[in-house]
Amino acid sequence: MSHYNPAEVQEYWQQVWAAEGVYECPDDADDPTYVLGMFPYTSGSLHMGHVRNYAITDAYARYRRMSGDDVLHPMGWDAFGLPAENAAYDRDTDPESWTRTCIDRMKDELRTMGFGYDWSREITTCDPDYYRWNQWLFARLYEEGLVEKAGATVNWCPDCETVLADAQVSEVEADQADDHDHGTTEVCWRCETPVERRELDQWFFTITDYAEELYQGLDDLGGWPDSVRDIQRNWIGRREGAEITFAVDGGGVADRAVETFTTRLDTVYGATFLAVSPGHDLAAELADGDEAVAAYVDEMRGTDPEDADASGVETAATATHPLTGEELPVYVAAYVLDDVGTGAVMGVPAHNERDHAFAVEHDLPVEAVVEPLGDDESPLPDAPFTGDGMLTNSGEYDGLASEAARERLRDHDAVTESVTYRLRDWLISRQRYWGTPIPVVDCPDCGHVLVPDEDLPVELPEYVQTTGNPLAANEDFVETTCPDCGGPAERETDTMDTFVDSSWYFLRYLSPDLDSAPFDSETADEWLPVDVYVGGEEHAVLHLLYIRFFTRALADIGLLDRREPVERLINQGTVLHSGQKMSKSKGNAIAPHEYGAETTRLFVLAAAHPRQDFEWTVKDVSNVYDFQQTCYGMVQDFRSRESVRTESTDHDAYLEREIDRTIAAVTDEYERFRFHRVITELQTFARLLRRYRGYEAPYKYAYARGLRTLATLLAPIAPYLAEEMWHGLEEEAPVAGADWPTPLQDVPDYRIERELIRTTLADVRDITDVVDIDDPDAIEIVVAQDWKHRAYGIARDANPDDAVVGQILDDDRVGDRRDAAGEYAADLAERVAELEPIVAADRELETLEQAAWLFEDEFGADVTVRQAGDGDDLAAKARPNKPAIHIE
Ligand code: ANZ
Ligand code: ZN
Repeated sequence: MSHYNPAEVQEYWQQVWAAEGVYECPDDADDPTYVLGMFPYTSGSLHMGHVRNYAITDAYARYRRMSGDDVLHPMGWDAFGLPAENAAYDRDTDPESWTRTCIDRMKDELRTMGFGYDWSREITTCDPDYYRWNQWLFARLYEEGLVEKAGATVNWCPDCETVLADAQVSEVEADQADDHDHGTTEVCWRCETPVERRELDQWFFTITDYAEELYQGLDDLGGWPDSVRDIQRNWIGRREGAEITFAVDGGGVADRAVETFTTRLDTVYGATFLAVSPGHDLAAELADGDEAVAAYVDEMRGTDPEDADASGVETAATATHPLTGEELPVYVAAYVLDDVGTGAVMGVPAHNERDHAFAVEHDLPVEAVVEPLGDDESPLPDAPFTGDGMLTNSGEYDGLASEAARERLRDHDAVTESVTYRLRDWLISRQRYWGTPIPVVDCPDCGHVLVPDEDLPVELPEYVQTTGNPLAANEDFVETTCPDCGGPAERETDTMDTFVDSSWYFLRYLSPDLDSAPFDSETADEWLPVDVYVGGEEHAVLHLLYIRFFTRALADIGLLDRREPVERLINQGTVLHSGQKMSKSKGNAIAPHEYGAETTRLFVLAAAHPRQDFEWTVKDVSNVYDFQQTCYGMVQDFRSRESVRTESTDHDAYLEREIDRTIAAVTDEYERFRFHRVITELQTFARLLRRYRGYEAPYKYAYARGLRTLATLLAPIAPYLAEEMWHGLEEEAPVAGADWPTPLQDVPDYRIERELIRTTLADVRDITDVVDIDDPDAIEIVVAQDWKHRAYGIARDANPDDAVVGQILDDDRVGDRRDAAGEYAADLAERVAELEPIVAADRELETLEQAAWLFEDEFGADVTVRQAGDGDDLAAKARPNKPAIHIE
């Protein structure tokens, strides 16, 4: 009966929790704490990564809840997405049924793990009640000017007749397809047809409108890991630089200004040509009267610029260098990207890799204008010198360092300061069935018209298996009337990227049943930001950038006050097995329930700091299991135990202090998310309780308090075990709703007492070792006389530059001790800088008296603790914080 088997009690406690509504969060919270884990994609089963992610949020949520906060810890389902269509195809079902089956299974698994969610707020993104608000928000963004339909170069599968996301294109060896000169070719993930690149009209959210703010806001996100902030900075790719205007003439254009973007203004004298992208307006203008240019522009349309190498075409136009007045040739070149900077560059072959490659290919001059400083050799002419250095061949700027030259050149008339970003607008349309229909009607007369709010949701029609986009193939869905003119019109058949669903789900949890808006703005202002958000680092840019964008957009629409959604972000590390990331595809996965749900969740917390990767080892799992058994066994024994004491003695005070210390230490570790240290502390504490109980009949009140403390401190990480213990102690269930324990007494400097006990125990061990006494009969621990503590205190306070010995001996009670005092004072003076804090002699004595049982228990000897007296043999040896020890 003293064996703990969580599988037998899980169900029972889940029911108790549900009946008591422990995890339900009130709408009107006084002390709101929002703890959130990234909701799972409905793949069908939980994996170890989920368990780890949610064990972290659950531990913290439970801890805060027991501490008195109103905690919101919700859960839901990221339920739309392509894999469901794929699964439906393979299993001859439909995406909806498949997804619902997955949700049922995963919800059951989450329950078994003992995670405490407010299920009354569960959300499922494929519910019309949810995606209706995706559509509503799309409409608000559209009205705000944050939605755009624009041409984009996309991956297209001619066989499936659909656009593919980059992630849906696979690389295969070239021999599987024919017409490609590279080693690999890109094919459709589903039918393996080589994909084409097509220019298609797609829907975008213009996230780039927020590029600057998203970039600057990262500086204030002190609660986010630096790594994530760096990844976002990089992704946004803010570049300070300058635009230089060139005048272009010839080939049908006259005195046309072309802006080029550069980060290397200092190299402007080295510009030997001008190049524009095939999509640049100038290219179109020049193509008009020039067949070669027209042919090149045509050829490059739909070519991946990565494949274009140094290709390009010379035009009939020339550009005037704004500083030298020189005439430069003008090229259309695919290495110049349309959507970077201004889509035009000054070519500086001497100092830029791509310009150099282009110049070599097209026989253009290479003019060095920056020389390396110091002993560095320039790699020119074989390769460009791309570093900063000193200017040469640059007119009045000669001799300046690069940075100084850039600063001076900024004042030139042809130059304006400019910032560009790498961030692109967010392409949200997908030619897929299992997603939110884009709520737009295309009318031959009115153009794009939003579906009116009162007609939302535009519901997904029933799924029919077809090739291509099932929505486009469904005439009943497509054919509609225009909301504006009432004439015949067609529905948009694209659905939204599922990242749209997850960009605001954390707001829906706040008012899950509201049917007048996606969320209640007032509630949202109370609850935001999310206090702690936990999830994998793989979402560093996409999801975590999108929620930052959405929050800002919603604020600008007037639905929110806050502009940042998340205060503190934790990216949990990876669970490894045999040195590799645990995953089904690698065949090294362990199912979350294989070793018992609670043991597993406890182990993933015990193994490492949440951020750290760790290796799954059966040995460590079984240690955790043993710990569960120990804790449970102690309570069972206590219940059936006859002999307890009702009078307290000295050593009970030691236990009381350790209980208080453990509460303080563990609370601090919970606060810092160091659950692995919580577990180490509790293991130490459990060992102490066991020893205490074994030493002699325990004092009933102190021991029961110890066990209660253990149960409450365990509750956030081992919820079933804690409930069983709490129940065994005849406390009112559930412990999940109990108060967090507080220390009875705050003993200042208890740390010093503990250290004193630890080092004294170590000293006794050393002595028994050295003098080889296996089985000592008696141990005498002798605390130094008061005057030494006094001298020690004076030395610690003394100014080390003054005569320390003199200061010590000046004290009457120390000075009285003559020779002994002189010797001791000299010794203290030598160590004055390294004297650790100590407690007074009487407290030292008391501490060791209360800990005497530990010595007795460990060494099986009689223990005496006393203070040295005059003429005492051991008086000379005893020092503050270092009692003399005598063993027989
Ligand atoms: C002249 C120059 C001289 C440049 C030099 C660099 C070095 P990074 O380097 O990543 O910060 N650039 C500008 N617009 C471009 C476009 N649309 N397509 C391709 N390249 C473009 O990027 C800034 C540099 O990228 C710019 O500075 C420009 O080349 C090039 F010694 O201008 B530079
Ligand atoms: Zn295909």
